[in-house]
Amino acid sequence: MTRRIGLPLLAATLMSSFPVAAHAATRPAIFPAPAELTLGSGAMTLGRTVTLSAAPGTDPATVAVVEQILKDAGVATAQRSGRDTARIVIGRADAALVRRALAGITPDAQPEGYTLTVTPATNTIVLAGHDADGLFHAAQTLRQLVARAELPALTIRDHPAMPVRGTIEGFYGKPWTMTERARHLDFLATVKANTYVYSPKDDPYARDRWREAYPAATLAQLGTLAAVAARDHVDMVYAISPGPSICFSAPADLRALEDKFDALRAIGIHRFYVALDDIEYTKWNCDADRTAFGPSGAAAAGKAQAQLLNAVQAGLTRRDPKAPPLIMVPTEYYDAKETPYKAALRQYLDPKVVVQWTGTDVVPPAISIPDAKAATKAFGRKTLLWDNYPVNDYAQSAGRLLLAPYARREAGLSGELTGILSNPMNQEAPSRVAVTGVVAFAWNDRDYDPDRTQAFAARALAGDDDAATAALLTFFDTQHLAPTFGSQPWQEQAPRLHALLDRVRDALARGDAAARRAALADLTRAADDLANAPDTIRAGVADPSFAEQARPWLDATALWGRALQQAAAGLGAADAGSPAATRYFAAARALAAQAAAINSIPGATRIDGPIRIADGVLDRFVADAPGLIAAPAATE
Ligand code: LTM
Repeated sequence: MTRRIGLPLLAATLMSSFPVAAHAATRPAIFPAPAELTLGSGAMTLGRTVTLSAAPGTDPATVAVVEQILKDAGVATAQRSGRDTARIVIGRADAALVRRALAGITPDAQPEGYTLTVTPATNTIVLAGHDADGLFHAAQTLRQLVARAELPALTIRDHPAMPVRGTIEGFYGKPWTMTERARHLDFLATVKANTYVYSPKDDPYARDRWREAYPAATLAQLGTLAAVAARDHVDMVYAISPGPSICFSAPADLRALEDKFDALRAIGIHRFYVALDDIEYTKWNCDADRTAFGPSGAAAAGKAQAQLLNAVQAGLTRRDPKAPPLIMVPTEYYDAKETPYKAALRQYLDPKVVVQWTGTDVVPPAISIPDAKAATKAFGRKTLLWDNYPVNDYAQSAGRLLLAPYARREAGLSGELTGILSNPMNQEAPSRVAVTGVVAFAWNDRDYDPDRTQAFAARALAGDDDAATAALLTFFDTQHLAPTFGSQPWQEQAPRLHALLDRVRDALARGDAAARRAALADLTRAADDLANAPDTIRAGVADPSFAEQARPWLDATALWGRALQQAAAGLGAADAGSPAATRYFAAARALAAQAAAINSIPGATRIDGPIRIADGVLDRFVADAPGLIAAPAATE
């Protein structure tokens, strides 16, 4: 009689008959996902020293970036070295040295594209940029590859699906500091973003007092930031918000706008933006506009705005015929419905001007290709999405960090959008979690994985430390709720913890003693993880600003974790018939009350108030726990 082997047994048998190779050439995980990655056979190590050959004309700054990446990985570079030394060739794909090193491989030829090959047979790595930006992106991919002990044979041909990717610092409340912005630009470089728009609503010189020149010291700081952006291959865009007071037909106001842009151009900013969101557009700010455009109203506002923006665009072109086009966000930015305002804007606005919109709402629950097509129709051009995620400046987001993966944007949007800019939180470092997702989606929307990208962002914040990465993911789960402007969130709260707590409730409701014990053991482990996560994060994050900016959330998480530990101990005691349960539950209640009393750092977020941790999940469980197992009878 033949014995049938079940599938798991078969797999185990097969595995034990194949010794695991010490050096298997496995597919590396690169974020954003490359457009094309083909694994070859074999792998190579870099050793302690490599030969670095840069083609003539290669941007020296990018050569320096590659050297630094190698140095951080413990690898020194030399111009000339021994026969067994690995060789890295970098440069533009059309340089003779690079073409030879590519050995017949056709390089990626898209804007910002690059080709990266690892060839163990010749001990060679090639970084070939289609242009200077592409070569810089290739270096960022190398940064991720050299985190592995071995580099597998591979060919990557890569380029972005959307031309514009990055952030718009467009929130209300405390603007980022210049230091935070510089760090953000450095971060954007690592994820192949190319755009940062400076548009903090609370910079008075950009909105309420837009006609006034910046103080010299601020201008100098913006200039320093522009230099950081240039080094990071990020376009720094300056946005002005004249809407609250502008007189659209006044030549003096057009001049004031141009003077402002001229001052910023002089310190190294070359791309400009006029923001017309969140303004009253059914009343004129001056009588001259009534004379020029007729009675006030949405359609007249659309025409007046278009006329002003066309004049600004013409001025930009006059100053520099190669100047990138002006960007604008309209007053009706929050949907793609046909209206008199949009019809006027579409009719009069120079087709060159880039238009932003935020989706089907200010904070939309999802964005589909048909939504984007409707926007293309309404605004008369493909739009640049302003995605209000993870911004946390509105009432529904009070007390929250928004740390869920960027999700529910349809694959294929790259066919209908020119790009995506994320509006981040007041907290720069925590914003990187969602921004990593936005940029990865914009780079390759068809191969975007929200959860894996979030895990990559955690690992990046953790400086590749396993324990800190796991602790961050535990923490992110407690900040998963993503609100909308309505009452329904578009991402649920604490899905991981919620699922575990539901399993515990089920085991207590229906399980035998062993099942109950197992579920309570899982609960205790999860409570320990939660209680310990803040300390692990504080000790492990590579950039301490994450822990500083998330301080009240980390403090509250530690207390909630301890409350859950006590609730778990109470349930264990009650399950064993011990009267100690009551004491544990009382301790859980007291810790939960302490946790719920923690407030945001005054002034750090637009809306101050109590910090929320896995709300609706954790608080409910801690409150319900004493009622899940009947209390043991009191002993005399
Ligand atoms: O979304 C836009 C275009 N404008 C404002 C933002 O400045 C603000 O950060 C978000 C979120 O509150 N909502 C807006 O309406």
